[in-house]
Amino acid sequence: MYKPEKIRNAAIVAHIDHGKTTLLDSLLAQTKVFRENEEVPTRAFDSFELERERGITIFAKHTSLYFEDYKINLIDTPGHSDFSGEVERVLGMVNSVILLVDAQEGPMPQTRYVLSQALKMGLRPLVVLNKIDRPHAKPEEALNKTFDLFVELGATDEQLDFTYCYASGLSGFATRKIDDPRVDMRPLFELIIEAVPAPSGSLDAPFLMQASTISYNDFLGRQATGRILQGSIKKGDPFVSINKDGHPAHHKVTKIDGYKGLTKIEMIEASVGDIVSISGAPEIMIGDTLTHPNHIEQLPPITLSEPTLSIDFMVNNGPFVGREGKHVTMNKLRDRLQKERRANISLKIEDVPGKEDSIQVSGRGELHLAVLIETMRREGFEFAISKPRVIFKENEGQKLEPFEMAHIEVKEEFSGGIIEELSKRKGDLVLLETNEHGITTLQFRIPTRGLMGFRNEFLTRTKGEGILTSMFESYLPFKGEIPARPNGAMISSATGKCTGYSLFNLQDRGVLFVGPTDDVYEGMIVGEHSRDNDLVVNVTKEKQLTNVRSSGNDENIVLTPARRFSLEQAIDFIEADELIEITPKSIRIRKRELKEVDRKRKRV
Ligand SMILES: Nc1nc2c(ncn2[C@@H]2O[C@H](COP(=O)(O)OP(=O)(O)OP(=O)(O)O)[C@@H](O)[C@H]2O)c(=O)[nH]1
Ligand SMILES: [Mg+2]
Repeated sequence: MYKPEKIRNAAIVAHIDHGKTTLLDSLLAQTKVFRENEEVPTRAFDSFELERERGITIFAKHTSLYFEDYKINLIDTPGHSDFSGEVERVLGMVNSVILLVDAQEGPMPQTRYVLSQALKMGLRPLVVLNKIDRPHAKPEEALNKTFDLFVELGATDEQLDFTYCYASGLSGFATRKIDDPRVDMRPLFELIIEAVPAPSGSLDAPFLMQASTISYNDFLGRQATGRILQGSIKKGDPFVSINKDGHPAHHKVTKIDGYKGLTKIEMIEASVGDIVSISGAPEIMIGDTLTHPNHIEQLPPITLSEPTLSIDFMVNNGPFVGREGKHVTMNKLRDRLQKERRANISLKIEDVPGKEDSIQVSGRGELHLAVLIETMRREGFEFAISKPRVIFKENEGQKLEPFEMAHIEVKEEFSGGIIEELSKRKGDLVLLETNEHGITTLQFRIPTRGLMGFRNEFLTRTKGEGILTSMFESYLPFKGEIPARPNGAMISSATGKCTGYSLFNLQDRGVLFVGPTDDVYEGMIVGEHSRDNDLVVNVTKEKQLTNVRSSGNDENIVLTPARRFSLEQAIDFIEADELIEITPKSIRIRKRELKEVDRKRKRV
């Protein structure tokens, strides 16, 4: 058991891709080098399949590292703004945060968000100017901008006096001064020990902990993860959980889990400063207090960030249902979503009154919802989803809607078009800056509705070279109607296999989503029309055989490759009268009503 003064708890926070997980790899590898000499896989903490595939962290995860005679508990957090709720909760478990700033990019929108959260909680962040190996890194400039950000966010004098170091998580070194020799991560370990306060609770006081995150296990029920604030607890000990209404319930500890490096280890006993998962209270919720039966004390509840977006999950009632999916019925879908509701408290999953055939799932953003959809696909589910809707609120009779801050970096030549487009979508330009490399940075405050459908447009306009990130800011008064997708859909009039011949004849009418030999059905959307109305097309037509074959006709056709949507791109594309069929193998778009065509759409 470690004495509190030998324990350090910190969370690694930053904007997306600033290198949190990679830095943790290096810390992990080097504590092991100090001990065992073992290989650590790249971004080892992104252990979920979807995290590895997408190269982003989705769930916060914690581990314990051992450096000299210290135990350092570190929490890796997701940088994508859809998962900022994870970061918020995790901050309750730590005594400080390690704020990573990409030395080339400088502070970004999510840097501001995580820093403001940490400052609000009274934590004293330490700053790591990361990726200093990058050729265009400007660590001093990034440091100054970070300092300015502290000032802007109202940091106290103590917080402003932050300690910092330079690092490259990828190359595995940290230095206190920019010109110090680049050897290993030791300077960062030392900085953590120096700058992160030891946990303050007493070992002799009664056990006390708050559930900061929840995990779910089919056998054990919910497990509460948090930092032990005072005292200690052993397997088999009685404890009391107190829910948000102040209601106490008695339990016994059935299991205590901690982490060592990447592996979960069962612990017999844990004490103040340890971050552990405790099983035994299967109905526990986030924010509930866990305490000694003789010492009933309720910690202030944790408020979860409210969802801003909903999607309806429905059975796939299209003609291809069941071709690729194993689980296709409403019952299966309902059971699966019920299970998700038990395990995943950040999503809101509810029946829609009067709508037997759909279940509404609400979350913080498209990616937040896409993670569930993608997970279910992999489990063999086949279903349909609606276009996301924002969740409106009302305040004193005024309709409010969610707004985001969008941060955009593009070549200067594209900025005019983007300003025009986002203004149409009711965005207000709050920042416009062009640097010496001709890259323009734009910031817009824009209704979440206005960003829907913009991501695909942005990709096309910038030829895939721009950066677009956005994060929820607040609820503000409703901005009125926003124009829908300007282009109509190309809808298949027949069921069958696409032919190169017919696709070739149709490709100048719009952008096709299907290629030769793809299966299509009547009513399926096979392309985006270049005009504003829907167009019914036959993509299955065979070339009429004639007796006299003109030379090499068929072989000469040149087809533009079909546009294939990723899940998020499809979600971004569709309008309210359309839906997406999700199967383990395919993403198909179609009209909600299979025969509905030729209607101009307006988004409300
Ligand atoms: N040049 C350089 N690249 C780095 C460094 N650290 C990370 N990267 C690269 O930056 C990208 C993002 O790294 P991650 O460690 O996944 O970033 P993250 O902050 O964990 O990202 P999220 O969890 O999605 O917010 C990867 O391609 C890394 O290889 C570094 O020190 N130098
Ligand atoms: Mg990460």
